Amino acid sequence: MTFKLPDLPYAYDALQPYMSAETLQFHHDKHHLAYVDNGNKLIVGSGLEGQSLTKVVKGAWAKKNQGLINNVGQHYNHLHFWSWMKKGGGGNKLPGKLDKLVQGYGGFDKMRADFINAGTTQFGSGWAWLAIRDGKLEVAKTPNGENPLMHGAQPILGCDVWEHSYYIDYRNARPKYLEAWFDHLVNWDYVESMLS
Ligand code: MN3
Repeated sequence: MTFKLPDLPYAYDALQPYMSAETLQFHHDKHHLAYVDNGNKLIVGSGLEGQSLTKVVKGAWAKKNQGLINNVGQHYNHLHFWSWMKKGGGGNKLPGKLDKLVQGYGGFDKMRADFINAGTTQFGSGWAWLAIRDGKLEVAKTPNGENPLMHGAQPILGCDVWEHSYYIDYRNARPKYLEAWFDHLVNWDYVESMLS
């Protein structure tokens, strides 16, 4: 099997009250598993077998293989999404390298506001992102399973704004979910680790 569902790096109830155990059970055990299973089926005969996940993601985009774009894109996104969160995360104290990039962008408050706005204004399912393009931080949004790798940038933080990520806990209040997620769950050390 090419792709495997990773274990969550914490207990199902670790992110409460900002993300419930029920949300994580459905999101990880059912949604992410489906992307893994479909990705394993769709990679066969795609010409991308045996490559790193990053190369498969970029290759799927280059080949316009929509099934792989959706499912392997989502596998990549979710693999990192679990680690982009932690119990006791959030706050505005960033590790050094990341802090420099955020200052260059215009500061923490602007970055936070732009990120939450990107997630709020993504029409339908998708993701809000912090990414590095040509050495500079940018805020982006993508539909469905797409991510910045497919658009020439390196993702360092992504928030899932598909309804399955927040509807159990926040119903239709996507901006409330984005604010709680950003202020209380983001694992800034993991974000910094993606700069290398
Ligand atoms: Mn999801």
